[in-house]
Amino acid sequence: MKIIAADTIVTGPGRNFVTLRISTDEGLTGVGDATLNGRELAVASYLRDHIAPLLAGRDAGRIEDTWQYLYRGAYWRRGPVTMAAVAAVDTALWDIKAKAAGMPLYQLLGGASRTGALAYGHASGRDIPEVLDSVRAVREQGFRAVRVQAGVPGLDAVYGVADSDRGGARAGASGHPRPFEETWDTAAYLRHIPRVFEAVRAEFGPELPLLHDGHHRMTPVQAARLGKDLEPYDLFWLEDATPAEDPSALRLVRGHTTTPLAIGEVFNSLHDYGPLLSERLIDYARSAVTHIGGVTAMRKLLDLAAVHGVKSGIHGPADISPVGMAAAVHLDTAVHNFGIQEYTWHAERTLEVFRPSHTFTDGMLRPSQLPGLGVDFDAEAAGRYPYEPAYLPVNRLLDGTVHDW
Ligand code: GCO
Ligand code: MG
Repeated sequence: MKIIAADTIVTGPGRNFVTLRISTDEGLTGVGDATLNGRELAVASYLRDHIAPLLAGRDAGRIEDTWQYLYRGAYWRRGPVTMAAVAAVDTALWDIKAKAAGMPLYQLLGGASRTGALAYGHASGRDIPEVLDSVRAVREQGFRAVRVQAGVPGLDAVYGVADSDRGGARAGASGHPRPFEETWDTAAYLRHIPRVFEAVRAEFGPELPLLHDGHHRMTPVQAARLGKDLEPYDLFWLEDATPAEDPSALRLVRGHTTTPLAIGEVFNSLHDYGPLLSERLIDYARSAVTHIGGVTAMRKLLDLAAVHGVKSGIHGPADISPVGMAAAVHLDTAVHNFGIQEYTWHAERTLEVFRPSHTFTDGMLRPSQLPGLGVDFDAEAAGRYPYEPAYLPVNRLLDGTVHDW
């Protein structure tokens, strides 16, 4: 089966998504997600200008060879733009192979290891009463595990806190052509967050799995302190405690706290994990299928993680399209070392363009049973929602210094 076309489609149904659709001479098509929040057009150009011309005429069945050809062949390896593009090709080829086999993708990956994948939802609030209401609402949506983010006294808006989100300006929603600038004070955050978790545990009891995202804002010493202060509240994980460029920073954090650690959403290569797996410095690998290099790369990452007792926690925010999400659910189902899956609702408009068939019931995600990934991509609907420039936010300390966010 030969590839005859590779089309890159950029669409903005509420937020921007980049999708690659590969067509074959046997009439089968496959889709892959290449969305890189705030830098979408760079990936679209990489796909259109540099990758699509290489795909025409290739054997659609040679997934590993194509991955290596695009990764090693380019000489310039890794990087978020390159790897999102490679991921989309890889995912689309897995979609085609599974369709050709007449199987849902998880079957090709070894079949189901479980009956459903535990998903966590997002709760947030500007103050503690709002946080408690939000946790209640997320549980009512069916979630059995909840990420909790909270506003910090003295800071007017905090990333990941929905009600201070100013219409999505800070989460990359369309129609915000300049990055929103927020302010940050780690000392105030460190004082406040343990109080938030104390209140959540007091209200919801000891059993509900609770997660928290530090969004790379702490130094190792600050993260170690937060991890220790949160130990009484038994978190499922503390995510992105320190900036991700230096994985060895987590040695210090790990040495001081038993709060489980997760990192990886901004990684674009297995090599970014450095010592994290071999030294067991984390408990969960957080990469996205879309950013780590596709199904092939994610499978390798999770198999290596399994060797070191590290579990999966695949990134699944709203800026991963339903195509990237579907790929995640197939992997969650198949791998032995599944931990948890992040799951965010997509907007109605997004679901007009991408119609996934994985399901969410009783707090669990279950994969599509259709051949392939199980996502119906409607190119005509995509055409109704043009790309609109949008950026992720920028964070500054109270004195104006640019900070991690
Ligand atoms: C998460 C994330 C996201 C990212 C977003 C950036 O854990 O879900 O931190 O909210 O900020 O994916 O594009
Ligand atoms: Mg995160």
